[in-house]
Amino acid sequence: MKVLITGIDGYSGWPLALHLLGRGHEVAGIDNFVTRRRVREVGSWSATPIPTFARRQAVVRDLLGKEIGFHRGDLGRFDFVRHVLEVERPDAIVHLAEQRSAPYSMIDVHHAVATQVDNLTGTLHLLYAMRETAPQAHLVKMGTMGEYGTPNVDIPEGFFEIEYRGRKDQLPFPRQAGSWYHWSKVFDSGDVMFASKIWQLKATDVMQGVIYGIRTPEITDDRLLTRFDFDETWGTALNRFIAQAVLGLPITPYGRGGQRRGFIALEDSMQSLRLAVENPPDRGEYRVFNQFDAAYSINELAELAARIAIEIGLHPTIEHPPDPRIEAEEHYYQPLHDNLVGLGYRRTRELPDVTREIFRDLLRFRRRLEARRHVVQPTVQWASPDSRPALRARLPPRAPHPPENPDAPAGAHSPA
Ligand code: USQ
Repeated sequence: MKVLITGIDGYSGWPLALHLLGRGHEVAGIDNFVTRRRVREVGSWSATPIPTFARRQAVVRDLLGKEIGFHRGDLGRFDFVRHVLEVERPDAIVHLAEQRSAPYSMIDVHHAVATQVDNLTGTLHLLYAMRETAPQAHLVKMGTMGEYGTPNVDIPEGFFEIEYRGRKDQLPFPRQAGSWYHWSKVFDSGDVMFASKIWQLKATDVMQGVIYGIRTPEITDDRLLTRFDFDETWGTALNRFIAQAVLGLPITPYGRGGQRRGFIALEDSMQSLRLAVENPPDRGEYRVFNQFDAAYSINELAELAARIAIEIGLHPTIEHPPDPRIEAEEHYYQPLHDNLVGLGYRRTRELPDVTREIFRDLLRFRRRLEARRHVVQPTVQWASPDSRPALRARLPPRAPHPPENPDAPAGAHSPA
């Protein structure tokens, strides 16, 4: 199959490209490198050194003898999106090119607006371009488990049966997102569902849980590593806890730490995206996959990271800062996740093994972590309309300040 990955330079996009190439698919990608710029904007960088995209293509050519087609550009420009689809004629489009950080979207009004404008515009442009140039293609859209929030009932995969005042229907399950970022995914889901209905597009909405990990089997050489974020805005929970333990900073389960989420290893997330690509729905069908392996509380993850840190001779501490987010700190959480299993999905990675693997890698890149230790602990507050002063205060004097408007370039593109 020919697969177009939007956001191919990102944490998931790059290992997905390698995984699909390894399975004999043809891969092309789009990226505008905005994640590299936005991570720099908050004073951070990837713990793993990431080559430029041109270098990544060259390494794939050298090591695997394969080509990755690449289009540098912005999904905010409709002509560009339509042009890429005309040139590439993909069988499937995996859409990962969205602002993916909840804390980044909560910094202030500009970051909230940039998140929602970028995410909704890019998705709508893709949908219109598909309708014009690739109506047979299958859109695999990265959604998030966070769209559902944490209701006090089980969470189905997208839809549920309801009986109300004596009548029954099959309806989208209610959405209760917890950040401007998560709400952008809710709006996206509605747009994809509607477009598939009016234009008979094939669409899979992947409600992904929190991803952890640094490696996939295809990453056989340091030059193939994906990015790994650990700062407060771009790092996800377990990845951050391990970085904190390596740095000797307190591990930070927020508040009571009883927040439960669905988690999935990077490698298994790649497996499930490939299964979605290889098993498209019918035209006009919009289907939803909840994509995670198991639910853990944040306290469980913090304790696991601390236990393994002790095993390898580190001296971790766990502190519970007040939760900077507005979220339930103890709650029921029982999402279903059968659809991918029905397509043959099997969990291959266990949490403790992957945690050990991340520790091994981060110890190798400890100096890169040390150089950015000042951006790890939380400052962005959900209740505050403007967290920029707090973000700025901790940056070293000569580091660039977060701009007033994040659409303003944070500097020329350079390696992450
Ligand atoms: N958390 C802590 N301490 C930390 C960092 C996070 O307690 O130092 C807590 C958060 O308060 C939250 C939970 O861990 O309750 C998850 O936070 P996260 O930063 O790991 O993940 P989140 O903001 O939800 O977003 C991440 C990805 C996003 C994806 C989402 C899946 O950044 O792209 O959509 O995971 S989900 O969480 O299922 O919505």
